[in-house]
Amino acid sequence: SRIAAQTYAQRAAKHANPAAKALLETIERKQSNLCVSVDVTDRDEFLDIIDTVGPYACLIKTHVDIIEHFDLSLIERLQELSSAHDFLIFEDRKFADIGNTVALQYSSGVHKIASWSHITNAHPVPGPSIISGLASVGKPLGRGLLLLAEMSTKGSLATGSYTEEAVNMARAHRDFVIGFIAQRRMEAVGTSTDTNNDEDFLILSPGVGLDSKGDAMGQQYRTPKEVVTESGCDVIIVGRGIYGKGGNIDVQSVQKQAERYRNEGWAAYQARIR
Ligand code: BMP
Repeated sequence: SRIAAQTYAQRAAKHANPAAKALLETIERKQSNLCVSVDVTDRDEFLDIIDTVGPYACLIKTHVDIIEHFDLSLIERLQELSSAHDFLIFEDRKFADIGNTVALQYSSGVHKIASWSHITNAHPVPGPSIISGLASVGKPLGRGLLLLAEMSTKGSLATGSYTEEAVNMARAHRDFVIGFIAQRRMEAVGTSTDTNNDEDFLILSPGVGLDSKGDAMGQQYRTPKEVVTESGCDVIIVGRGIYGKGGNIDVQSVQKQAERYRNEGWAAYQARIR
C-alpha cells in the first residue's frame, strides 16, 4: 500500500496527532519498531524488565491492573525510565463500555491512565460513542487511541464486517484514533474516505514470536518478517518471547532477546520499504 512504502520519518513529518507523531519519530530515532509488552505482576520485576529492554524499544506496553501493590509512585518510576530510555507508554486497557463510563475509567480511579499513557486502546464493540467518550479525556492531553480491529487469538470474532466497521469508525475520528491493533494493514478494508490521500493509520501487531507458534491459551505467533514485511504492520508487540514466563528474570537473556527482536523488526521494515 501507499503508506507501507513510506519511511517512518516521512510519516512522522506529516502526522497530525501528537502521540502518533512522537511514536513515529521515536521509531526512526531509535531504529526500533519493537513494542515490549511487560505482563508481569511484581513491581520490581516490571521495572527491571523495562530498564533492561528500554534501550531497544520504541514503546512499552503495560497492563497496570495486573500489578500487585500498584500505586502512582510506580508510574513515576515508569515515567523516569521513559525519559531515560526514550520510549513511549501504551496502557493496553482495552476499554469496551459506553462513552460516559470509559471516560471515567480512562481519567480516574486507581490508575488515572490518561495522565501518563501516551497511547491506549479500545474495542469498537459499543460503536462510535466509545471514541467520543475517550476523546473527551485524551484529546486535550495529546493522547492517541488504537481500535482493536482484529485479534491474534484462535477463533477471534473480530473479523469480516466487524473489522470493516472498526476501520470506518476510525476514519470518522482521525484526530484521535491513530491506528489499530491488527494483523495486517487496513487501507483496503471498509469504505475508503481518503480523498486527500493523507490517511495514515499505525498498525500495531501482537502475537509475535520467533521461537514458538503459540501458547496453551489460544495465542498465535508469527515472525517479525511475516508481520512487518509480508503483512505491512508498523510495530511488533512482543511479550513472553523476550522475558519468558517471568519470575526471576535473567537480565542478560532479556537484553539479548530484546536486541534480537529489535533487529529482526527493523530488518523486516527495511525489506518492506526497499
Ligand atoms: P505475548 O507476546 O506474551 O503473547 O503477549 C502479547 C500481549 O499482547 C499481551 O499483553 C496481550 O494482552 C496483548 N494482545 C494480544 O496478544 N493479542 C491481541 O489481539 C491483542 C492484544 O492486546
